[in-house]
Amino acid sequence: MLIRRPADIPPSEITPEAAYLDRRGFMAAAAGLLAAAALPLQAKETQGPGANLGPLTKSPLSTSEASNSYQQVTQYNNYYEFGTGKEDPAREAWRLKTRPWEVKVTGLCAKPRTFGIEELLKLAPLEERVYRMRCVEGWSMVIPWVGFPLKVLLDKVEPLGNARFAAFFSADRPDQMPGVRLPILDWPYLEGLRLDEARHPLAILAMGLYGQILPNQNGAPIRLVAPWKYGFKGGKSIVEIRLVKDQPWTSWAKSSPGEYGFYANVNPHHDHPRWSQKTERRIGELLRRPTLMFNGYSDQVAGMYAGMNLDTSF
Ligand SMILES: Nc1nc2c(c(=O)[nH]1)N[C@H]1C(S)=C(S)[C@@H](COP(=O)(O)O)O[C@H]1N2
Ligand SMILES: [Mo]
Repeated sequence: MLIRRPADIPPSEITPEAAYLDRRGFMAAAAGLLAAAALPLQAKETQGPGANLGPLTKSPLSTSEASNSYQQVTQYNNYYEFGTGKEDPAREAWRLKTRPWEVKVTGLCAKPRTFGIEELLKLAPLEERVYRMRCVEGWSMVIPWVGFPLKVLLDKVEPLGNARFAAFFSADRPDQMPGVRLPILDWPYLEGLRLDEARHPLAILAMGLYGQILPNQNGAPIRLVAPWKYGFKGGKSIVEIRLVKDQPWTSWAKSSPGEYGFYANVNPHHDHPRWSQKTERRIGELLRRPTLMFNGYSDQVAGMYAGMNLDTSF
């Protein structure tokens, strides 16, 4: 066996501190899960990286359905900046440096400004939101997010009357994200909501899950979650939110407008051109289950689409 001096080892083979911290975070989270079996989330202690975000109240907007496991939520992901395989993000996303971090809020608002991540953590009381999540590809999960309503952030910058949409820009860092060196999508990953959707109480900025700091593969340090829409609307690792007049050309709609619409409301009556959207596979279950209109959030969100043809505005 060849024993090399440290100077001979290329930087790519040295375990970076980030990876070490991430593993520690994972172990802390695993320990947290054991504790969670016996204790409510609020009772868990702070544990360093992957730290506990408590005490948390559980939002009444939560579903009472059973959550997927921490393992499922953090090992089966879509995050194309780190590869197109479902296991790629868990393996590769440690490369993303999530501190320091800033989110710029720009465009059509009276008080555009930049928020540091520590400030965002304190902007509003963090709460647990257990949401059903439905991926456009036909799988679903239930995820106990930790976050705060996006509206809280928007109110701070005072959107102007002509602001009709919010565009969400994900980080685009070729040095840390192997996927953005490939022309898979038009980087940076760009998503958007109509402003009334962005202000809806169900739309949150998530900074954690399972009571802990968000793992990188789930979009650390801050990502969008809009549970009545297909999962791709929830941009990860957001660096800018821009208030604009016109509907943004979002990454998936741009790559394939016939397949991925801007609205992307979960809709079992509008099939994807290549597959049916009538049913879904909940990760961990064997039998497919019916997909619900607006992912089961009709009572709360259907009013926003009154009079719209959801088959053409898909
Ligand atoms: N920046 C960025 N955000 C993204 C994606 C991505 O590839 N890049 N994938 C989307 C898709 S298709 C889904 S289903 C969800 C998955 O989120 P999760 O891995 O936290 O469950 O993230 C969305 N947000
Ligand atoms: Mo997705």
